[in-house]
Amino acid sequence: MSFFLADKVAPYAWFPEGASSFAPQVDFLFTVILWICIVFFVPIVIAMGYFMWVYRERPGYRGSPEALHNTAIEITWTVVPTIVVVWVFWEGAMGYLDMARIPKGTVDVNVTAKKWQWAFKYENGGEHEVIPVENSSVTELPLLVLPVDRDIKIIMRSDDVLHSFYIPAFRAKRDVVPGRYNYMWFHTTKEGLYDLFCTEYCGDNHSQMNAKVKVVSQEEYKKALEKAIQEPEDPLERGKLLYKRQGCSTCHNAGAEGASGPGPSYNGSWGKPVQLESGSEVAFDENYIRESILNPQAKARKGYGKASPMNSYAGKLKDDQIDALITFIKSLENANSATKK
Ligand code: HEC
Ligand SMILES: [Cu+2]
Repeated sequence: MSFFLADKVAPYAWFPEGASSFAPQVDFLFTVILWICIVFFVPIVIAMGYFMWVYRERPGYRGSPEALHNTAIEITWTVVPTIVVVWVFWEGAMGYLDMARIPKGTVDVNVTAKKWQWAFKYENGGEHEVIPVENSSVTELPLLVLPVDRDIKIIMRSDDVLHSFYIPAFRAKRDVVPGRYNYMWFHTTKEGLYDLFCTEYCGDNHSQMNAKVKVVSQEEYKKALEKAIQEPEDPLERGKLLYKRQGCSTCHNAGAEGASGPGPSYNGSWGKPVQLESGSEVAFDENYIRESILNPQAKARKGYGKASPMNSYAGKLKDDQIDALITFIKSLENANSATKK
């Protein structure tokens, strides 16, 4: 679509290169509206400056007292903008309906948003991987893998507050609302790695609530699905993976340099007494970790208050997954070297 240079202007000026079937529509309308603005703004400002100069107040100068009237001009400047505005509305409304009407035969993905992590669950029940990222305040992000050239349906819910699911390259964005499912869809058109952002301010670490979307061939997608249902046999490796997958690492730091988010760092805590907000003390052991995962508010660590942002993982983690997490946290006992996360 090169009308009005839509494909030339939009990617460089405002948007990343489009990778869904919505992109050409959105870029086209955006560019048309932009050009309408330029075409009116520039001559109007030039004329304004010119008239200001030519008709400025000078000694002895008297302006014309008559109000001028020109029916032809007035009808033109009423009818033409009306047509343009109605057309813009029509294009926008049709585009909106297209985005709102979810086609049949989609590839479905469940998305859970919570402070401050995206979690993805595929149709086979498998969960997402994480990938390392550079130039970011976080070292790893959740990865959503999608097949190319398919209609994708995103089924979204939030565990806590309002979030918003936004993939700029797909020109697709929708709020994730607590207490209900929200849906959106798009058709992937191009393989590649794209950004996913939360675009609803959702608290302290909102700016870190990002993810990556990887669009791959059908075969690679099948492989990714198979990998997604597997968790490593080894409890330590499994705990490590769950720790990232479940978003623990967005609030807790397993490394030596203290907590990165609002939660305490576990490094070297194992077996030591923990001071609680209530004034009492408890040993940092299996039971304490288990209770902290299932009922975080029951025994809040001193300094972390009653209003802990940690949600209960009851019903979300199976017992053997909790065991694996305990194994992982226990392994940090002697993690004094500066290994991050
Ligand atoms: C939204 C941020 C957040 C997330 C996500 C989170 N936690 Fe927490 N966690 C906290 C905060 C804050 C505390 C301290 C207050 C409290 O005990 O409730 C805490 C406390 C804990 C404690 C008690 C530790 C101590 O030093 O007293 C454990 C164990 C724990 N979390 C494990 C986990 C695990 C495992 C996960 C992932 C399955 C997880 N947390 C996810 C914020 C978070
Ligand atoms: Cu958010």
